[in-house]
Amino acid sequence: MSDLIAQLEQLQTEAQAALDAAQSTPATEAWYSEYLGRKGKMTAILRGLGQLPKEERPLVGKRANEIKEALDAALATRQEAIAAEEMQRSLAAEGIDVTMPGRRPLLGKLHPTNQAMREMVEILKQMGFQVYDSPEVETDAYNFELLNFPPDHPAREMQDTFFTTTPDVILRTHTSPGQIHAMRHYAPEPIRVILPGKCYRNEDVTARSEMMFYQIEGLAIGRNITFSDLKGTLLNFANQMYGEGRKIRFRKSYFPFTEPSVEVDVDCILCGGAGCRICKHTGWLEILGAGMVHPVVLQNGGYDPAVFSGFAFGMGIERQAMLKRGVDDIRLFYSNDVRFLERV
Ligand code: FA5
Repeated sequence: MSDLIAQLEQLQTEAQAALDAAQSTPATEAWYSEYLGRKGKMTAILRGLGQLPKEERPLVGKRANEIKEALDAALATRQEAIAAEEMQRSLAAEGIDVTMPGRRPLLGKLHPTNQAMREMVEILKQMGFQVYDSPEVETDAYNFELLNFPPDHPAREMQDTFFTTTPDVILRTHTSPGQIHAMRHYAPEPIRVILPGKCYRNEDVTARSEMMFYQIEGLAIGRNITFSDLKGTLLNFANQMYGEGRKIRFRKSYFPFTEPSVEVDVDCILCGGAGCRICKHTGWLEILGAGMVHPVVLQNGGYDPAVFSGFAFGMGIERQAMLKRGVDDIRLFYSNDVRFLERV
């Protein structure tokens, strides 16, 4: 017995010395096969176990296990040390200084248009409006005709259109064509929907006007909807969006798809109403167009105008984002200047 144990202990000493001398991960792997592997020296010694008297075997087995565990632990420690040395060597070779302070990751944020859009959608949702998606590429019928713009009517010139090479297919100039899509989807049920999205107009780009901008359309249709409901909705919206006590004013206007029609202004918070470049020195900033849905449009959407009435509004998102964030030029929104995007 003592012979086998002595052999094992000697193997341990030899193995430990060999391990200490191993300088690389492959060397430690070779060491494992040589000493602890299935065909290794430890296995070879333990083959002699069978020749021992039965009562001695457990003692030798126990000692063999202890030595194996000790060598396994030594291997793990050595491999860790080698990995650390290898890392150090490769860092030194690449010239990386691990003591240098890290770079702070740059956090992205929502684009100011998206921030304003989400805020507006949230306010309108709380008033019971639900979001309805409608396409950006439209037919002339949806963008104009079904909204009661007769062909060649001068009102079409209110919104300079981008045409496509496909006849009758255009980029929508406003979100109002979504009114027809929503009505045809839900008629004859009452509806309260909002339609946020991009619009395109072939316009001169100025501090107030872009060729591509966002609107949110609102549409409510039911049996007893009146102009007071429109006023209440918009006043509530303005108070939530711009703070209690905000002033709004209604100016009579014209849209073919609403009768009566209005444009709605909020007092200019950039100049406090004193007059500035943005409010064209009027003290007011136009935020939306609105009105009572025209009977022809109700009919085109599938509602009987003798039974149903409704109101609609269409608001510009960037103009409102400008108001809230004190931005005096709409061109900043899409010019990809990171300094602007980080600031607002
Ligand atoms: C319309 O587009 C109507 N469809 C609104 C409407 C809807 C009226 C429902 C009645 C019922 P208007 O052309 O005024 O209206 O545009 C509405 C808003 O979009 C404007 O008040 C403005 O805030 C924004 N807007 C219009 N043109 C531009 C532009 N070129 N750049 C940025 N914002 C714009």
